[in-house]
Formats: sequence, C-alpha cells, structure tokens
Amino acid sequence: MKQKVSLISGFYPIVDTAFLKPDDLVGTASSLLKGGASVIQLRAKGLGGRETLKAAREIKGLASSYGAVFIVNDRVDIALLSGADGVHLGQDDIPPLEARKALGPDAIIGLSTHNADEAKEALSLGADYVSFGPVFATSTKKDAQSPKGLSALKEARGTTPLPIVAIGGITEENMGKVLGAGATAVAMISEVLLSDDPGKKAFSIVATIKGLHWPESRF
Ligand code: 3NM
Repeated sequence: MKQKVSLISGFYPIVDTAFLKPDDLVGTASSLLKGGASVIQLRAKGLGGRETLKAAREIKGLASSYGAVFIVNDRVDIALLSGADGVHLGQDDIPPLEARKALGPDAIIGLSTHNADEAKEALSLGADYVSFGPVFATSTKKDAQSPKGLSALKEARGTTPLPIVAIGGITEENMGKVLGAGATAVAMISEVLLSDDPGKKAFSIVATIKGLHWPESRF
C-alpha cells in the first residue's frame, strides 16, 4: 500500500548495529514503536544475512502490530524476505527502479541524497522519499560527507516534491529547526540509541513534534 509513504513523517528512528548488540535490535525497536514511532529502519551493517533476516522479520511483525512502517537499510534481499514495507538505498546501492523490480510497486523506496542535484534527480530515479544529510556533524556514519547545514536542506526542499528525511547529527533539541527548514521527517541514531531509555526518548520526541502542530499546519 503506497499510501504508507505518508507515515514517513515526523520521527524516523534507526536501530543500528553501530550502537546496538544484535540481540538488542528487536527489543529496542519494540521500545521505539511503543514510544510512538510511525516508521522504523533497521541498519545492520556488518551483521550476517541470517541474523539480519531474523531481526528484520521480528521488527516487521512488531511494526505491523503498531501500524508502523518498517524499512530495511541497503539490503533489498532482506527487505524482500522479511516482508518489509520498503528499503533505503544509498547512491551507490542498487538503483531504486531495480529494487522496485524485486520489491514490487507498493514498496517504499528511499534514496540517500547529499545535495540539491541528487534530491532533484530522486523522483525520476524512482524513489518515494529521499534522505538528506548529513545536516549536522555526525560520527555515526564513518564515511559521511561534511555537514550541509539548514540552508542546503532548504535548497533541497525546493527541488523535489518527495518527502525529505533529514539525517545526521539531529537531536531532540535541534529537530525543530530541521523541520522548520522543510524536512518531512527527522532520522536519528545516536540521539536515541545513546539515551538511557530509548523508548522514553521516543515518546518525548514524538510528543514534541506533535506539539509543533506539524505537519498539519505546514501543508
Ligand atoms: N546517513 P546520527 S548521516 C546513516 O548523510 C547516516 O546520508 C547519513 O546518525 C547521510 O543520527 C548518517 O547518530 C548517520 O548522527 C546519522
């Protein structure tokens, strides 16, 4: 159901093996969904296919029970086998249209972008949403580009009608500015996974975003 792309909005947490032990991926995803996330991504770089698939299937089951969307990072094979709602692809990964051949017309396909030209091109490449980053400095992604800032995010916003998921150094404190600059959603890894209680953090972030009267007031 493609209308699920409307759930790519607000708080977009990522459970990532950069911060979580493989055994903690599912429990943390559960806490984040309970905290109100309407979308969740699994990013399991370096984790074997067998373990990644197991975690993906469990997170998909949890996400479905909350009416949330589940996206797998990079791995079209894991997305397909786990029944995920979609996949998030980097510029060097399998192209969106190729991924769609495997996942079907209803799959939600996200594409990482890092400048206005990439954001503009994403629609014609077959993406349903783009990520844009890093907005701020981040140490989570080792090969991240230099921070782009809010003005570059605003510029990207002007080039595409697709939802934009801002990523990179986003925190509960700065997310208001990021949403104000035109992001549809804010992706967060370290802010959430390094907090003492990711579920509580999610709850607080979701409540704050709702308090911004967003997105209803913006469109
Ligand atoms: N992609 P944190 S930045 C996974 O720029 C990822 O495309 C980025 O982690 C991009 O919320 C990034 O801890 C890391 O800064 C985001």
